[in-house]
Amino acid sequence: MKLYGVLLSPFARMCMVTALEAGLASRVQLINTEVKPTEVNAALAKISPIGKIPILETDHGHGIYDSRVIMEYFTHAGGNTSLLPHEGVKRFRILTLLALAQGMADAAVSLRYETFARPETARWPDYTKRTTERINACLDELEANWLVDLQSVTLGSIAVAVALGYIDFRHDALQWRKGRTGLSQFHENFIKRDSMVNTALGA
Ligand SMILES: N[C@@H](CCC(=O)N[C@@H](CS)C(=O)NCC(=O)O)C(=O)O
Repeated sequence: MKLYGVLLSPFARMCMVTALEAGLASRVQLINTEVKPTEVNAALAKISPIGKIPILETDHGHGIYDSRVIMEYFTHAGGNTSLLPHEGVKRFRILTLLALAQGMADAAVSLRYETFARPETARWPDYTKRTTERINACLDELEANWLVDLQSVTLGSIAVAVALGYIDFRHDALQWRKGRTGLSQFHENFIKRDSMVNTALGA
């Protein structure tokens, strides 16, 4: 299978970490593919009209996106039932944690585009403020209500660990650890996993 993307993208890295956790290391090849929010990537556009990374091309040539669907596909392809159990209550709790982490990652990527990629004269301070608030609200929610769930290795905890890594890399100034000792401890432990070490930037 070919995964188009770069590990700097939190969404692509979430997929690679999932592939490793599901035992698919030898079956998933990362094809380094960068995208810009203002330009179409013609090769990717043939698979997905959205044109964002990551995109998976299966061994049968089928396109699968977005990251959430790819992560679920990897658990299926690897025959893994612990990263996303079938049982209803657990499953939807994990999917909600995944949505929370991905919403936070989405805000962190938007903040990067707004404060770095967008021409300075076109920047929108209210948007920057709201997006920063959104990231902080997600961090507070994780600290207040999700620490028990984060003790298990699931699609949800993978996504949280990767999103926090991206915030570290791009938005150090947010100092997300401040006042969030539980979440900090979770991150410190989780990044020791082989799947995280092997997908770290520069790995
Ligand atoms: N909902 C998508 C979001 C993916 C996403 O935002 N990818 C960014 C890179 S981190 C991207 O491709 N940006 C290019 C663009 O906005 O055109 C997913 O979960 O895969």
